[in-house]
Amino acid sequence: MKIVVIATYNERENIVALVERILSLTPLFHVLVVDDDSPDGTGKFVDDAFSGEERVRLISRKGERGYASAVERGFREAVRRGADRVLTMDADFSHNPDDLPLLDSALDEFPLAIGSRYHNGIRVLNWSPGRLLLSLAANAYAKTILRLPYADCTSGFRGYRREAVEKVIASGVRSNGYAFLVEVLARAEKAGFRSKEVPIIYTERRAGHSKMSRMTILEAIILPWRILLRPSGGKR
Ligand SMILES: Nc1nc2c(ncn2[C@@H]2O[C@H](COP(=O)(O)OP(=O)(O)OP(=O)(O)O)[C@@H](O)[C@H]2O)c(=O)[nH]1
Ligand SMILES: [Mg+2]
Repeated sequence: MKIVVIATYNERENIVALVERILSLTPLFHVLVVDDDSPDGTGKFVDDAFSGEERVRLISRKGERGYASAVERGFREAVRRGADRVLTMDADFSHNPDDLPLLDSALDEFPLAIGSRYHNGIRVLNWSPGRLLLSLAANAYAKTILRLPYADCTSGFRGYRREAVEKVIASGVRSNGYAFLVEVLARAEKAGFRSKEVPIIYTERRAGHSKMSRMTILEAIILPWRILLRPSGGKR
């Protein structure tokens, strides 16, 4: 079984169409939505649309928030249900569901697959130059400090073989947001799991609103460089 884990927060405009698309790709794909009791009723939309569908499950978390912990919960549940592969993606169509089979095939060769925006070029649509620069800087930072040999270490569009997921869970990942994605990759790499970068085109979210909290983490990643360039500080 292959489980696609999707963390959601206020994604009612996207989630049903996305899940339908995934189900249509191959009967082997199952979907696990981990929703944090979204105020916009994302969970109810999933329930209503897929109540009779064996291949779709919803975890509705109460009193808990966060992308990283939601994905980790998805990992645990997928392993518990006996998945031999786990794929992760965003709910907002930034990650094209039609690329899932490519990630899945890459897992035939490698224990991890990264849907990569920056491998052999830059493939990001409709991002402001500032946003792109932040993402590139975050990646350069992660690559340099952690010596990860991948162009895109902060992509949330990934595939994992079961053993890699088990390793990640056992390693006790702590960080949130983008840092979580980097940490997962670093820990897997340290355990000897190599990744295959699969080129994908990333598109700015189709509908719904940005949860800019992940921006905060990016800022934290950039901070050391800002200090380096302007040691005396400066205006915001
Ligand atoms: N369960 C859960 N999912 C979240 C949370 N924050 C974000 N997500 C989901 O994680 C995925 C990525 O979050 P996004 O808000 O798209 O983050 P982003 O792509 O960096 O930024 P934008 O697309 O510009 O908003 C989406 O599917 C979100 O719905 C959260 O607190 N809990
Ligand atoms: Mg997004």
